[in-house]
Amino acid sequence: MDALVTRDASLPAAYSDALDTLALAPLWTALHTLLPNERTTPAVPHVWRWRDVRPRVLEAARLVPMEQAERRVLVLRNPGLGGAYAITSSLFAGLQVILPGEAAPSHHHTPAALRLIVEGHGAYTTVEGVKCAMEPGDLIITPPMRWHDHGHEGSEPVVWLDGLDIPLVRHFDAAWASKMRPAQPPATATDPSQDELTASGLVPRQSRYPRTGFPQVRWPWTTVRAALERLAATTPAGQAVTLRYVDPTTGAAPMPTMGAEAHWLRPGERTPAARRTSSEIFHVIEGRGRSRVGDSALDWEKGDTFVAPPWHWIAHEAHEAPAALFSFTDEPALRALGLYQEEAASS
Ligand code: GTQ
Ligand code: FE2
Repeated sequence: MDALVTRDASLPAAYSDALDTLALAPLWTALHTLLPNERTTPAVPHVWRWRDVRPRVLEAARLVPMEQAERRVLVLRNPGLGGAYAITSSLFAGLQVILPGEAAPSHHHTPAALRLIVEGHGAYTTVEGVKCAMEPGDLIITPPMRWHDHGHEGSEPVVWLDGLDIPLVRHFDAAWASKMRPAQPPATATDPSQDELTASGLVPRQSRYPRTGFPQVRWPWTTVRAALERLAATTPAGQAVTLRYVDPTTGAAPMPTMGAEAHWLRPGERTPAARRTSSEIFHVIEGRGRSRVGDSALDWEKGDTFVAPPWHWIAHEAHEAPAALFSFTDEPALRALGLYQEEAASS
């Protein structure tokens, strides 16, 4: 992104100096940088390959004790964002690893968080006392200001993808987290997705879980995958097979700032191209394929994570087997601010 020009070289230097002294600047030198004629982003399309990243994540687990890290996370930094802890200008993504027997302490914070389990069995996240099992492909949310900690009762490292709106919240100077406190044993053995919210279109008259305003905090991959497969079986070729994760009591996005979707690509299928003003981070749950993001062609396979910056044309293509992609976005935040727009390519 172009730097702002704050001095008008055609004016007397004394005038520009006087403006500086008064904490003033001309708008006319900067107007078209502040309000460009084309949408622009410094973020670039990029893939983090699981093959390359996995050994470094596991190495972090050997090198860094949980007591030191509190959250043992390698952050996915967009190469276009100058080293910021950001995958796009608004979103944060990281890969977190926890070892058997470890406990990541409890805290809460203003940013919203979601987790998509990448590998391993037996870990769980406790969200406001509710125990959420973490199995590969599961989505778990920890909405703003909900206490959460992570534990592990299994026998191998567990890795998941964290998605947070930290850059967005920081932009408002609204980032805050409580002090850590030791993880407590969860108050439940299950979460509502296992007993109360097991079928779409049905919600319990009365929930036995704490009333937090976020009735569903976990979406098991087994449920999502079965729904995708069924939808794919009846969706005409050429139409995208995508399910949105929603609050089943309202149909709204699961959190105020971030949305999530699951995409099914049939063998050889190419999705219609679209561009949106939201940022989107994709994670490959199954299969292999290639996505066009703007001018980039990104090849991917299971475990890879890739980013589509705002207003980039996005189209996916699966190889010979079906593929499943998870994605999260800042779409609800953009919609709330009146900034959301999308376009489909005319074919
Ligand atoms: O697991 O609570 O990647 O608070 C960044 C901030 C994970 C977490 C992150 C967090 C967490
Ligand atoms: Fe957190």
